[in-house]
Amino acid sequence: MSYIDEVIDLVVKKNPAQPEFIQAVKEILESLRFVVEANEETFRREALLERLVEPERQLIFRVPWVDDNGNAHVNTGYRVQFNSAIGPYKGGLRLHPSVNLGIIKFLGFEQIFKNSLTGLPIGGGKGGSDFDPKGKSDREIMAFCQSYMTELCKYIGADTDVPAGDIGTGAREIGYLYGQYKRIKGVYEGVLTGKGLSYGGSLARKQATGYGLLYLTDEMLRINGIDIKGKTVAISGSGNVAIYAAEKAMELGAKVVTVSDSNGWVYDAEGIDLEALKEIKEVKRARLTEYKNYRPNSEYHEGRGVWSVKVDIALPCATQNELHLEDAKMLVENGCIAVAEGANMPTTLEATEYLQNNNILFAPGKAANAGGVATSALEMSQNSERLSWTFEEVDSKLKGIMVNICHSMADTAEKYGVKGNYVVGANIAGFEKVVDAMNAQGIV
Ligand code: NDP
Ligand code: 2IT
Repeated sequence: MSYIDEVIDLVVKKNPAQPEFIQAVKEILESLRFVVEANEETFRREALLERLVEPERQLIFRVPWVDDNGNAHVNTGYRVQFNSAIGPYKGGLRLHPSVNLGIIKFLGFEQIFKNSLTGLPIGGGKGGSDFDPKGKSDREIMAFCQSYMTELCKYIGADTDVPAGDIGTGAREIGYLYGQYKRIKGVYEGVLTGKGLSYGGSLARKQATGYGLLYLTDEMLRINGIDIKGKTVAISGSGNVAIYAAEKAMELGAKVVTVSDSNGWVYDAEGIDLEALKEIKEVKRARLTEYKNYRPNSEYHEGRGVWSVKVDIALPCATQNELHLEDAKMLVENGCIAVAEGANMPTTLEATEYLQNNNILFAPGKAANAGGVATSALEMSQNSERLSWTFEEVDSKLKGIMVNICHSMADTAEKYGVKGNYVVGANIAGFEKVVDAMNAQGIV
Protein backbone atom coordinates (compact mmCIF):
# COMPACT_ATOMS: atom_id res chain seq x y z
CA MET A 1 0.00 0.00 0.00
CA SER A 2 1.30 3.48 -0.79
CA TYR A 3 2.30 5.69 2.11
CA ILE A 4 -0.56 8.12 1.36
CA ASP A 5 -3.16 5.33 1.43
CA GLU A 6 -1.71 4.03 4.70
CA VAL A 7 -2.05 7.45 6.31
CA ILE A 8 -5.58 7.96 4.96
CA ASP A 9 -6.50 4.55 6.43
CA LEU A 10 -4.99 5.55 9.73
CA VAL A 11 -6.96 8.81 9.81
CA VAL A 12 -10.20 6.97 8.99
CA LYS A 13 -9.53 4.43 11.77
CA LYS A 14 -8.53 7.00 14.37
CA ASN A 15 -11.34 9.46 13.65
CA PRO A 16 -14.42 7.42 12.74
CA ALA A 17 -16.89 10.08 13.86
CA GLN A 18 -15.22 12.96 12.00
CA PRO A 19 -16.41 12.79 8.36
CA GLU A 20 -15.51 16.39 7.53
CA PHE A 21 -11.96 15.94 8.83
CA ILE A 22 -11.58 12.71 6.85
CA GLN A 23 -12.91 14.48 3.74
CA ALA A 24 -10.39 17.32 4.08
CA VAL A 25 -7.49 14.92 4.69
CA LYS A 26 -8.47 12.79 1.69
CA GLU A 27 -8.76 15.78 -0.63
CA ILE A 28 -5.38 17.11 0.37
CA LEU A 29 -3.38 13.89 0.63
CA GLU A 30 -4.76 12.49 -2.65
CA SER A 31 -3.52 15.55 -4.48
CA LEU A 32 -0.07 15.35 -2.88
CA ARG A 33 0.72 12.02 -4.57
CA PHE A 34 3.08 13.69 -7.03
CA VAL A 35 5.32 15.07 -4.28
CA VAL A 36 4.89 12.39 -1.66
CA GLU A 37 5.69 9.49 -4.00
CA ALA A 38 8.91 11.21 -5.04
CA ASN A 39 10.02 11.35 -1.38
CA GLU A 40 8.16 8.33 -0.03
CA GLU A 41 11.01 6.66 1.83
CA THR A 42 12.15 9.75 3.74
CA PHE A 43 8.64 10.95 4.50
CA ARG A 44 7.67 7.50 5.80
CA ARG A 45 10.79 7.16 7.96
CA GLU A 46 10.18 10.58 9.46
CA ALA A 47 6.41 9.98 9.82
CA LEU A 48 5.90 13.27 8.05
CA LEU A 49 2.27 12.73 7.07
CA GLU A 50 1.35 11.21 10.45
CA ARG A 51 2.72 14.36 12.07
CA LEU A 52 0.87 16.55 9.57
CA VAL A 53 -2.56 14.99 10.24
CA GLU A 54 -2.19 14.97 14.05
CA PRO A 55 -2.86 18.37 15.65
CA GLU A 56 -0.07 19.66 17.87
CA ARG A 57 -2.66 20.34 20.59
CA GLN A 58 -6.46 20.07 20.95
CA LEU A 59 -8.25 21.99 23.65
CA ILE A 60 -11.82 21.14 24.64
CA PHE A 61 -13.46 22.93 27.52
CA ARG A 62 -16.71 23.73 29.31
CA VAL A 63 -18.32 27.11 28.61
CA PRO A 64 -21.02 27.88 31.19
CA TRP A 65 -23.08 31.07 30.81
CA VAL A 66 -26.35 32.51 32.11
CA ASP A 67 -29.22 33.69 29.87
CA ASP A 68 -31.44 36.74 30.39
CA ASN A 69 -33.94 34.71 32.40
CA GLY A 70 -31.32 33.58 34.86
CA ASN A 71 -31.03 30.05 33.44
CA ALA A 72 -27.57 28.53 33.11
CA HIS A 73 -26.38 26.82 29.90
CA VAL A 74 -23.28 24.82 29.07
CA ASN A 75 -21.61 24.77 25.67
CA THR A 76 -18.45 23.02 24.54
CA GLY A 77 -15.51 25.23 23.58
CA TYR A 78 -12.74 24.12 21.18
CA ARG A 79 -9.38 25.34 19.98
CA VAL A 80 -7.29 23.07 17.79
CA GLN A 81 -3.69 24.25 17.46
CA PHE A 82 -2.87 22.24 14.38
CA ASN A 83 0.51 23.19 13.02
CA SER A 84 2.99 25.92 14.00
CA ALA A 85 5.80 25.07 11.57
CA ILE A 86 5.66 28.41 9.75
CA GLY A 87 4.25 30.74 12.39
CA PRO A 88 1.91 31.16 15.38
CA TYR A 89 -1.40 29.30 15.09
CA LYS A 90 -3.87 31.44 13.16
CA GLY A 91 -7.49 30.81 12.28
CA GLY A 92 -11.02 31.75 13.15
CA LEU A 93 -13.56 30.84 15.82
CA ARG A 94 -16.84 29.33 14.59
CA LEU A 95 -19.98 29.74 16.68
CA HIS A 96 -22.68 27.46 15.29
CA PRO A 97 -24.77 24.64 16.80
CA SER A 98 -23.25 22.17 14.29
CA VAL A 99 -19.72 22.67 15.65
CA ASN A 100 -17.92 19.57 16.91
CA LEU A 101 -14.30 18.45 17.12
CA GLY A 102 -14.30 16.96 13.60
CA ILE A 103 -15.48 20.21 12.03
CA ILE A 104 -12.91 22.26 13.92
CA LYS A 105 -10.19 19.78 12.88
CA PHE A 106 -11.19 19.94 9.20
CA LEU A 107 -11.09 23.72 9.33
CA GLY A 108 -7.77 23.72 11.18
CA PHE A 109 -6.23 21.28 8.72
CA GLU A 110 -7.32 23.38 5.72
CA GLN A 111 -6.00 26.46 7.48
CA ILE A 112 -2.41 25.09 7.56
CA PHE A 113 -2.20 25.06 3.76
CA LYS A 114 -4.25 28.20 3.23
CA ASN A 115 -2.04 30.18 5.57
CA SER A 116 1.05 28.83 3.87
CA LEU A 117 -0.29 29.92 0.46
CA THR A 118 -0.57 33.52 1.63
CA GLY A 119 3.23 33.64 1.87
CA LEU A 120 2.92 35.14 5.37
CA PRO A 121 4.32 33.62 8.58
CA ILE A 122 1.18 32.05 10.10
CA GLY A 123 0.56 28.48 11.25
CA GLY A 124 -2.80 26.69 11.22
CA GLY A 125 -5.45 26.62 13.94
CA LYS A 126 -9.20 26.86 14.41
CA GLY A 127 -11.67 27.01 17.26
CA GLY A 128 -15.21 27.73 18.23
CA SER A 129 -18.18 26.34 20.05
CA ASP A 130 -21.57 24.71 19.53
CA PHE A 131 -23.11 27.91 20.93
CA ASP A 132 -25.82 29.38 18.66
CA PRO A 133 -25.62 33.19 18.54
CA LYS A 134 -28.92 33.41 16.63
CA GLY A 135 -31.72 34.99 18.63
CA LYS A 136 -29.50 35.81 21.62
CA SER A 137 -29.45 39.25 23.21
CA ASP A 138 -26.25 41.30 23.22
CA ARG A 139 -25.87 40.57 26.93
CA GLU A 140 -26.15 36.82 26.34
CA ILE A 141 -23.55 37.01 23.56
CA MET A 142 -21.28 38.93 25.95
CA ALA A 143 -21.81 36.37 28.71
CA PHE A 144 -20.91 33.52 26.39
CA CYS A 145 -17.86 35.30 24.92
CA GLN A 146 -16.52 36.23 28.36
CA SER A 147 -16.89 32.66 29.61
CA TYR A 148 -15.30 31.19 26.47
CA MET A 149 -12.34 33.58 26.70
CA THR A 150 -11.88 33.02 30.44
CA GLU A 151 -10.69 29.51 29.56
CA LEU A 152 -9.17 30.16 26.12
CA CYS A 153 -6.95 33.02 27.32
CA LYS A 154 -4.66 30.53 29.06
CA TYR A 155 -3.58 29.09 25.72
CA ILE A 156 -3.37 32.02 23.27
CA GLY A 157 -1.26 35.14 22.79
CA ALA A 158 -0.03 37.53 20.09
CA ASP A 159 3.04 35.32 19.44
CA THR A 160 1.46 31.91 20.06
CA ASP A 161 -2.09 31.69 18.77
CA VAL A 162 -4.23 34.47 17.27
CA PRO A 163 -7.93 33.63 16.72
CA ALA A 164 -10.34 35.65 14.53
CA GLY A 165 -13.88 35.52 13.13
CA ASP A 166 -15.68 32.80 11.20
CA ILE A 167 -19.34 31.73 10.99
CA GLY A 168 -21.24 33.39 13.84
CA THR A 169 -18.22 35.37 15.04
CA GLY A 170 -18.13 38.94 13.77
CA ALA A 171 -17.07 42.35 15.07
CA ARG A 172 -19.41 42.23 18.10
CA GLU A 173 -18.11 38.87 19.33
CA ILE A 174 -14.45 39.77 18.71
CA GLY A 175 -14.97 42.93 20.79
CA TYR A 176 -16.33 41.01 23.80
CA LEU A 177 -13.62 38.36 23.49
CA TYR A 178 -10.89 40.99 23.30
CA GLY A 179 -12.22 42.90 26.31
CA GLN A 180 -12.20 39.76 28.46
CA TYR A 181 -8.69 38.71 27.31
CA LYS A 182 -7.33 42.16 28.16
CA ARG A 183 -9.06 42.18 31.52
CA ILE A 184 -7.68 38.81 32.60
CA LYS A 185 -4.19 39.01 31.10
CA GLY A 186 -3.67 42.73 31.62
CA VAL A 187 -1.93 43.19 28.28
CA TYR A 188 -2.95 45.20 25.26
CA GLU A 189 -1.74 43.01 22.44
CA GLY A 190 -2.86 41.81 19.04
CA VAL A 191 -4.21 38.49 20.33
CA LEU A 192 -7.24 38.55 18.04
CA THR A 193 -7.78 39.88 14.53
CA GLY A 194 -10.91 41.35 13.02
CA LYS A 195 -10.87 43.87 15.87
CA GLY A 196 -12.77 47.16 15.70
CA LEU A 197 -10.90 50.07 14.14
CA SER A 198 -10.81 51.98 17.44
CA TYR A 199 -8.83 49.26 19.25
CA GLY A 200 -6.27 47.87 16.85
CA GLY A 201 -8.31 46.50 13.95
CA SER A 202 -7.19 46.83 10.36
CA LEU A 203 -8.99 48.73 7.66
CA ALA A 204 -10.21 46.35 4.94
CA ARG A 205 -10.25 43.25 7.20
CA LYS A 206 -14.06 43.24 7.13
CA GLN A 207 -14.07 43.25 3.33
CA ALA A 208 -10.97 41.08 2.88
CA THR A 209 -12.33 37.56 2.38
CA GLY A 210 -15.00 38.63 -0.12
CA TYR A 211 -12.79 41.10 -1.94
CA GLY A 212 -9.92 38.59 -2.01
CA LEU A 213 -12.22 35.95 -3.47
CA LEU A 214 -13.02 38.28 -6.35
CA TYR A 215 -9.39 39.34 -6.87
CA LEU A 216 -8.46 35.69 -7.25
CA THR A 217 -11.49 34.85 -9.41
CA ASP A 218 -10.80 37.82 -11.68
CA GLU A 219 -7.16 36.76 -12.10
CA MET A 220 -8.09 33.11 -12.71
CA LEU A 221 -10.51 34.19 -15.45
CA ARG A 222 -7.94 36.59 -16.88
CA ILE A 223 -5.23 33.92 -17.23
CA ASN A 224 -7.81 31.82 -19.05
CA GLY A 225 -8.62 34.69 -21.42
CA ILE A 226 -12.00 35.58 -19.89
CA ASP A 227 -13.24 39.01 -18.74
CA ILE A 228 -15.36 39.09 -15.57
CA LYS A 229 -17.18 42.21 -16.75
CA GLY A 230 -20.78 41.50 -17.74
CA LYS A 231 -20.80 38.02 -16.19
CA THR A 232 -23.69 36.79 -14.04
CA VAL A 233 -22.85 35.47 -10.59
CA ALA A 234 -24.65 33.21 -8.08
CA ILE A 235 -23.56 33.67 -4.47
CA SER A 236 -24.69 31.50 -1.56
CA GLY A 237 -24.72 32.78 2.01
CA SER A 238 -25.41 36.35 3.10
CA GLY A 239 -22.82 36.79 5.82
CA ASN A 240 -19.46 38.53 5.93
CA VAL A 241 -17.89 36.67 3.01
CA ALA A 242 -20.99 36.73 0.76
CA ILE A 243 -21.73 40.45 1.24
CA TYR A 244 -18.23 41.65 0.36
CA ALA A 245 -17.87 39.13 -2.46
CA ALA A 246 -21.06 40.61 -3.92
CA GLU A 247 -19.76 44.15 -3.43
CA LYS A 248 -16.47 43.50 -5.26
CA ALA A 249 -18.14 41.42 -8.00
CA MET A 250 -20.39 44.41 -8.74
CA GLU A 251 -17.45 46.79 -8.67
CA LEU A 252 -15.73 44.62 -11.27
CA GLY A 253 -18.78 44.87 -13.54
CA ALA A 254 -20.45 41.51 -12.84
CA LYS A 255 -24.12 41.07 -11.91
CA VAL A 256 -24.90 39.14 -8.71
CA VAL A 257 -28.36 37.56 -8.86
CA THR A 258 -28.59 35.33 -5.75
CA VAL A 259 -27.83 35.21 -2.03
CA SER A 260 -29.06 32.73 0.60
CA ASP A 261 -29.24 31.94 4.28
CA SER A 262 -29.99 28.71 6.10
CA ASN A 263 -33.76 29.13 5.56
CA GLY A 264 -33.96 30.09 1.90
CA TRP A 265 -32.60 32.07 -1.03
CA VAL A 266 -33.23 35.20 -3.03
CA TYR A 267 -33.22 35.58 -6.79
CA ASP A 268 -33.06 39.16 -8.01
CA ALA A 269 -32.84 39.22 -11.81
CA GLU A 270 -31.93 42.92 -11.83
CA GLY A 271 -29.00 42.34 -9.50
CA ILE A 272 -28.87 42.12 -5.70
CA ASP A 273 -29.41 45.43 -3.90
CA LEU A 274 -26.30 45.59 -1.72
CA GLU A 275 -27.47 48.38 0.56
CA ALA A 276 -30.67 46.47 1.32
CA LEU A 277 -28.68 43.28 1.98
CA LYS A 278 -26.30 45.08 4.34
CA GLU A 279 -29.16 46.65 6.24
CA ILE A 280 -30.99 43.32 6.61
CA LYS A 281 -27.93 41.32 7.65
CA GLU A 282 -25.45 43.74 9.25
CA VAL A 283 -27.83 46.17 10.96
CA LYS A 284 -31.07 44.29 11.65
CA ARG A 285 -29.53 40.78 11.87
CA ALA A 286 -32.75 39.64 10.16
CA ARG A 287 -33.70 36.89 7.72
CA LEU A 288 -33.65 37.11 3.92
CA THR A 289 -37.46 36.98 3.80
CA GLU A 290 -37.15 40.74 4.46
CA TYR A 291 -35.43 41.35 1.12
CA LYS A 292 -38.75 41.39 -0.75
CA ASN A 293 -39.79 44.47 1.24
CA TYR A 294 -36.91 46.35 -0.39
CA ARG A 295 -37.17 44.73 -3.84
CA PRO A 296 -40.77 43.72 -4.64
CA ASN A 297 -39.74 42.23 -8.01
CA SER A 298 -37.29 39.77 -6.46
CA GLU A 299 -38.16 36.16 -5.63
CA TYR A 300 -37.72 34.44 -2.25
CA HIS A 301 -37.63 30.62 -2.16
CA GLU A 302 -37.59 28.40 0.90
CA GLY A 303 -34.83 25.79 1.12
CA ARG A 304 -31.81 25.29 -1.14
CA GLY A 305 -31.63 26.34 -4.79
CA VAL A 306 -29.07 29.00 -5.70
CA TRP A 307 -27.17 26.57 -7.94
CA SER A 308 -30.23 25.99 -10.13
CA VAL A 309 -30.02 29.51 -11.55
CA LYS A 310 -28.35 30.04 -14.92
CA VAL A 311 -25.11 31.91 -14.19
CA ASP A 312 -21.55 32.21 -15.51
CA ILE A 313 -19.84 32.12 -12.12
CA ALA A 314 -20.78 30.36 -8.86
CA LEU A 315 -19.35 31.53 -5.54
CA PRO A 316 -20.33 29.30 -2.60
CA CYS A 317 -19.88 31.52 0.48
CA ALA A 318 -21.97 29.85 3.23
CA THR A 319 -20.65 26.60 4.69
CA GLN A 320 -19.10 23.16 4.07
CA ASN A 321 -20.68 20.67 1.67
CA GLU A 322 -23.32 23.06 0.36
CA LEU A 323 -22.64 22.38 -3.34
CA HIS A 324 -23.53 18.77 -4.15
CA LEU A 325 -23.11 16.63 -7.24
CA GLU A 326 -26.65 17.44 -8.47
CA ASP A 327 -25.86 21.16 -8.09
CA ALA A 328 -22.63 20.75 -10.06
CA LYS A 329 -24.58 19.02 -12.83
CA MET A 330 -27.08 21.89 -12.98
CA LEU A 331 -24.29 24.47 -13.10
CA VAL A 332 -22.58 22.65 -15.97
CA GLU A 333 -25.85 22.22 -17.84
CA ASN A 334 -26.55 25.93 -17.47
CA GLY A 335 -23.21 26.89 -19.00
CA CYS A 336 -21.36 27.98 -15.86
CA ILE A 337 -17.64 28.63 -16.52
CA ALA A 338 -16.13 29.04 -13.06
CA VAL A 339 -16.63 28.09 -9.41
CA ALA A 340 -14.55 29.74 -6.68
CA GLU A 341 -14.99 28.77 -3.04
CA GLY A 342 -15.52 31.65 -0.61
CA ALA A 343 -16.48 29.20 2.14
CA ASN A 344 -14.30 26.41 3.50
CA MET A 345 -14.86 23.11 1.64
CA PRO A 346 -18.33 24.10 0.32
CA THR A 347 -18.09 21.69 -2.63
CA THR A 348 -18.32 17.95 -2.00
CA LEU A 349 -15.52 15.75 -3.38
CA GLU A 350 -17.84 14.26 -6.06
CA ALA A 351 -19.06 17.71 -7.12
CA THR A 352 -15.50 19.03 -7.35
CA GLU A 353 -14.49 16.11 -9.53
CA TYR A 354 -17.53 16.57 -11.76
CA LEU A 355 -16.84 20.28 -12.24
CA GLN A 356 -13.20 19.65 -13.05
CA ASN A 357 -14.03 16.84 -15.48
CA ASN A 358 -16.37 19.23 -17.26
CA ASN A 359 -13.68 21.88 -17.67
CA ILE A 360 -15.12 24.35 -15.19
CA LEU A 361 -12.42 26.60 -13.74
CA PHE A 362 -12.41 25.58 -10.08
CA ALA A 363 -10.61 27.58 -7.38
CA PRO A 364 -10.47 25.72 -4.03
CA GLY A 365 -11.27 27.58 -0.81
CA LYS A 366 -7.81 27.41 0.65
CA ALA A 367 -6.65 29.60 -2.22
CA ALA A 368 -9.81 31.54 -3.02
CA ASN A 369 -10.78 32.58 0.52
CA ALA A 370 -7.25 33.16 1.84
CA GLY A 371 -7.72 36.93 1.66
CA GLY A 372 -9.34 37.01 5.10
CA VAL A 373 -6.55 35.34 6.97
CA ALA A 374 -3.93 37.15 4.88
CA THR A 375 -5.39 40.48 5.97
CA SER A 376 -5.52 39.17 9.54
CA ALA A 377 -1.77 38.67 9.24
CA LEU A 378 -1.50 42.26 7.99
CA GLU A 379 -3.47 43.31 11.08
CA MET A 380 -0.91 41.45 13.22
CA SER A 381 1.92 43.33 11.49
CA GLN A 382 0.21 46.68 12.14
CA ASN A 383 -0.34 45.75 15.80
CA SER A 384 3.33 44.78 16.16
CA GLU A 385 4.57 48.07 14.78
CA ARG A 386 1.76 49.97 16.58
CA LEU A 387 0.70 51.71 13.38
CA SER A 388 -2.35 51.59 11.12
CA TRP A 389 -2.15 51.47 7.39
CA THR A 390 -4.64 53.15 5.05
CA PHE A 391 -7.47 51.22 3.42
CA GLU A 392 -5.75 51.58 0.05
CA GLU A 393 -2.47 50.21 1.40
CA VAL A 394 -4.08 47.13 2.95
CA ASP A 395 -6.35 46.55 -0.04
CA SER A 396 -3.48 46.76 -2.50
CA LYS A 397 -1.42 44.31 -0.43
CA LEU A 398 -4.45 41.99 -0.31
CA LYS A 399 -4.82 42.19 -4.07
CA GLY A 400 -1.12 41.44 -4.58
CA ILE A 401 -1.37 38.41 -2.28
CA MET A 402 -4.45 37.01 -4.09
CA VAL A 403 -2.89 37.48 -7.52
CA ASN A 404 0.24 35.69 -6.26
CA ILE A 405 -1.81 32.82 -4.86
CA CYS A 406 -3.60 32.49 -8.18
CA HIS A 407 -0.32 32.25 -10.09
CA SER A 408 1.18 29.96 -7.52
CA MET A 409 -1.71 27.45 -7.80
CA ALA A 410 -1.74 27.69 -11.60
CA ASP A 411 2.05 27.43 -12.02
CA THR A 412 2.35 24.54 -9.55
CA ALA A 413 -0.41 22.61 -11.33
CA GLU A 414 1.40 23.11 -14.62
CA LYS A 415 4.76 22.13 -13.13
CA TYR A 416 3.30 18.79 -11.99
CA GLY A 417 1.72 18.10 -15.37
CA VAL A 418 -1.90 18.81 -14.40
CA LYS A 419 -2.41 22.23 -15.96
CA GLY A 420 -5.67 23.84 -14.85
CA ASN A 421 -6.11 21.53 -11.84
CA TYR A 422 -6.01 24.26 -9.21
CA VAL A 423 -6.92 21.85 -6.40
CA VAL A 424 -3.68 19.96 -6.91
CA GLY A 425 -1.79 23.20 -7.56
CA ALA A 426 -2.98 24.89 -4.36
CA ASN A 427 -2.47 21.82 -2.19
CA ILE A 428 1.08 21.19 -3.39
CA ALA A 429 2.05 24.86 -3.25
CA GLY A 430 0.72 25.14 0.31
CA PHE A 431 2.31 21.84 1.38
CA GLU A 432 5.81 22.59 0.06
CA LYS A 433 6.55 25.46 2.44
CA VAL A 434 5.11 23.67 5.48
CA VAL A 435 7.13 20.52 4.76
CA ASP A 436 10.27 22.51 4.24
CA ALA A 437 9.82 24.15 7.65
CA MET A 438 8.88 20.86 9.34
CA ASN A 439 11.97 19.17 7.91
CA ALA A 440 14.22 22.00 9.03
CA GLN A 441 12.84 21.85 12.59
CA GLY A 442 13.35 18.11 13.16
CA ILE A 443 10.92 15.54 14.54
CA VAL A 444 8.75 17.74 16.76
P1 NDP B 1 -21.27 34.48 8.62
O1 NDP B 1 -21.68 33.92 9.91
O2 NDP B 1 -21.06 35.94 8.49
O3 NDP B 1 -22.28 34.04 7.49
C1 NDP B 1 -22.55 32.72 7.22
C2 NDP B 1 -23.61 32.63 6.15
O4 NDP B 1 -23.74 31.26 5.73
C3 NDP B 1 -24.99 33.04 6.63
O5 NDP B 1 -25.72 33.55 5.56
C4 NDP B 1 -25.57 31.72 7.12
O6 NDP B 1 -26.99 31.68 7.15
C5 NDP B 1 -25.03 30.76 6.09
N1 NDP B 1 -24.88 29.43 6.71
C6 NDP B 1 -24.09 29.11 7.76
N2 NDP B 1 -24.23 27.82 8.09
C7 NDP B 1 -25.13 27.32 7.23
C8 NDP B 1 -25.67 26.05 7.05
N3 NDP B 1 -25.34 25.02 7.83
N4 NDP B 1 -26.57 25.90 6.03
C9 NDP B 1 -26.92 26.95 5.23
N5 NDP B 1 -26.41 28.20 5.36
C10 NDP B 1 -25.53 28.36 6.33
O7 NDP B 1 -19.95 33.67 8.23
P2 NDP B 1 -18.82 34.06 7.16
O8 NDP B 1 -19.40 34.79 6.01
O9 NDP B 1 -17.70 34.65 7.91
O10 NDP B 1 -18.33 32.60 6.71
C11 NDP B 1 -18.88 31.93 5.57
C12 NDP B 1 -17.90 30.85 5.11
O11 NDP B 1 -16.66 31.44 4.75
C13 NDP B 1 -17.56 29.80 6.16
O12 NDP B 1 -17.32 28.56 5.50
C14 NDP B 1 -16.24 30.30 6.74
O13 NDP B 1 -15.48 29.25 7.30
C15 NDP B 1 -15.58 30.83 5.47
N6 NDP B 1 -14.53 31.83 5.64
C16 NDP B 1 -14.73 32.96 6.39
C17 NDP B 1 -13.72 33.90 6.50
C18 NDP B 1 -13.90 35.19 7.21
O14 NDP B 1 -12.97 36.00 7.18
N7 NDP B 1 -15.02 35.44 7.84
C19 NDP B 1 -12.39 33.65 5.87
C20 NDP B 1 -12.33 32.49 5.05
C21 NDP B 1 -13.36 31.60 4.97
P3 NDP B 1 -27.74 31.81 8.56
O15 NDP B 1 -27.57 33.22 8.99
O16 NDP B 1 -29.15 31.44 8.27
O17 NDP B 1 -27.08 30.82 9.48
O1 2IT C 1 -11.33 30.41 7.47
C1 2IT C 1 -10.64 31.43 7.62
O2 2IT C 1 -9.60 31.62 6.98
C2 2IT C 1 -11.10 32.44 8.58
N1 2IT C 1 -12.16 32.27 9.18
C3 2IT C 1 -10.26 33.66 8.86
C4 2IT C 1 -9.18 33.34 9.83
C5 2IT C 1 -8.37 34.53 10.30
O3 2IT C 1 -7.49 34.28 11.15
O4 2IT C 1 -8.58 35.65 9.86
